[in-house]
Amino acid sequence: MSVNEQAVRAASAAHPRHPNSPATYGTAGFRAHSDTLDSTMFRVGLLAALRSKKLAGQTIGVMVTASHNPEQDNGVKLVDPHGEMLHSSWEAYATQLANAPSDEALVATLKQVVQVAEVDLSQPAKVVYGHDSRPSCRTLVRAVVDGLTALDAEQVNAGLVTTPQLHYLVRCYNTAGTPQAYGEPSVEGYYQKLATAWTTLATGRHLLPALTVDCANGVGAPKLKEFLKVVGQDLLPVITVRDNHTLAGNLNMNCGADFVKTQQCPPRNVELVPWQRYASFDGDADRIVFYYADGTGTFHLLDGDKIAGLAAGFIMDLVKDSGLGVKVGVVQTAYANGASTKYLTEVLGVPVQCVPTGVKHLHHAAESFDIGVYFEANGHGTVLFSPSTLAAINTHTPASPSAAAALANLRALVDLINQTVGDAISDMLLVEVVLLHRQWTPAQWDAAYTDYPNRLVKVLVQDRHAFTTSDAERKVDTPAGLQDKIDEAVKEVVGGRSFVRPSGTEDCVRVYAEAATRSTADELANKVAGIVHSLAGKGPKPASF
Ligand code: G16
Repeated sequence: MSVNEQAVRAASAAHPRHPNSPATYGTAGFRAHSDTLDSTMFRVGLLAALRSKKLAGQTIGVMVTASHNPEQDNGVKLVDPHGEMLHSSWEAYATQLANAPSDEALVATLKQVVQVAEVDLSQPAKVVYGHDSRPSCRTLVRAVVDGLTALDAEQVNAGLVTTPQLHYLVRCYNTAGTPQAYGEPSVEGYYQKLATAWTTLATGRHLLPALTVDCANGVGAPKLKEFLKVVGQDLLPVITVRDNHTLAGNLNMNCGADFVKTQQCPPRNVELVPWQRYASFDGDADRIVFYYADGTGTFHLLDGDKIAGLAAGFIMDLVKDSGLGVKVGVVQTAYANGASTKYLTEVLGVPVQCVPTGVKHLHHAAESFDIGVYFEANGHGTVLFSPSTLAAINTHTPASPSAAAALANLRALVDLINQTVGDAISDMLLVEVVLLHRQWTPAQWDAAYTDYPNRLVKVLVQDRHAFTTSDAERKVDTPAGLQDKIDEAVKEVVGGRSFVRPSGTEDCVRVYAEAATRSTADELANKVAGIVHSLAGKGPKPASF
């Protein structure tokens, strides 16, 4: 069987390539200004169909979202059968298809992918697709559908969903009716699974004061509200703010996890009541960060590193109490605060692995542990339980009533945690469970260690692809000479650490710096940003902190 060239050519003619359409499938798929994405979406539809055929008709996911990016951007990523990110070996095909300059070239590239990837076109294809709350999604989803239709793929429209809900659905479809069945393949099934686990873990505990959640004015707002209806506010008191996902221009605007993390302040116009718990989702609800203000009104961030420490400590206690002989490990990126790595290794005594930015890298590394906790500092992460650990949790005979209780909690935790990808709703529940069980205030959680002061800066450059890195992004290889200059700047600062890497989701280079004091961390960030800008910058120099 061969590609229906005529159908593809005709469908492609309705989706001409924009000259500025994104060139590479990056950290989280394709991302760019929504006006440039129509052809990319169509071609991703084609690729999703091929990917499903390659995997004998297993369901593949397509999520239309640009997550934390500004509202005018959009993007798309593919989800593989177990709910994980598209296998990296297929990213090049995505890039090749997106870059084909004409309908004719697209047909030729498609045939080439079929041949090189050894896709059997006679296999069926099934794809589930969903989108976030961006106004541009409606037309872009139509382009995806045209791509799927051109290759006769069976389609399931998940509609408006959070990114992690789409990942969940993919895994559910592919495991239905098997011993690994992950859950009911519907958003209601997702709510039910989390609500049941939460109820098991929370019932009988002394409830904490309500958590206030900033939904970034994104899809997390309606989805969190739907979930709260299922679980019941009496067992999970939550107040939502920044929860208007329908008003144009609002998404991620001065709010949301990325804003809070990078600006190190609360969402604009949200007054923090001292000592109360707050959390922020990002635009597609796959990241979460927590924070609070102390008695003097000083803002304290509890980011992905803090979540990793909290989750790892709690899970280690349950493992110990239940008598299970399994090991916990943590995966971080170069953005992890040095103090968190020190806490994990020296206080908790867990092995820590550092990998490049991008969920796919963290997820993959976490799979090598019995229980792998992975979190990026920006709040993206989850916990993975290996198949043998899951078997042990299900079959272990506890030696005492307290061991049985710990085991029951671990079992519920397995269901509470979305193991396909980082999930703001599920991670919110994970943190709340730990705080509930420990009866901790946010300040008690925060007391585990004090972050080294740090700063993240974006630098606009002529060509971010000219920046290449190694050593899990801790060293920059090109432009030549840049690393030496960074090393010199770092040497002048007590406790200094800094690195530079190209963003995979925005057209910029990111500069991270940390040091012993706030002023020296800012000084180092400004200095390194200045070095990058003078070497390869575009437009005005980034404003100094
Ligand atoms: C995506 C990725 C994350 C990454 C973030 C920023 O998050 O899934 O792994 O940390 O982009 O990436 P970069 O620094 O390369 O721009 P999200 O929440 O935007 O999908």
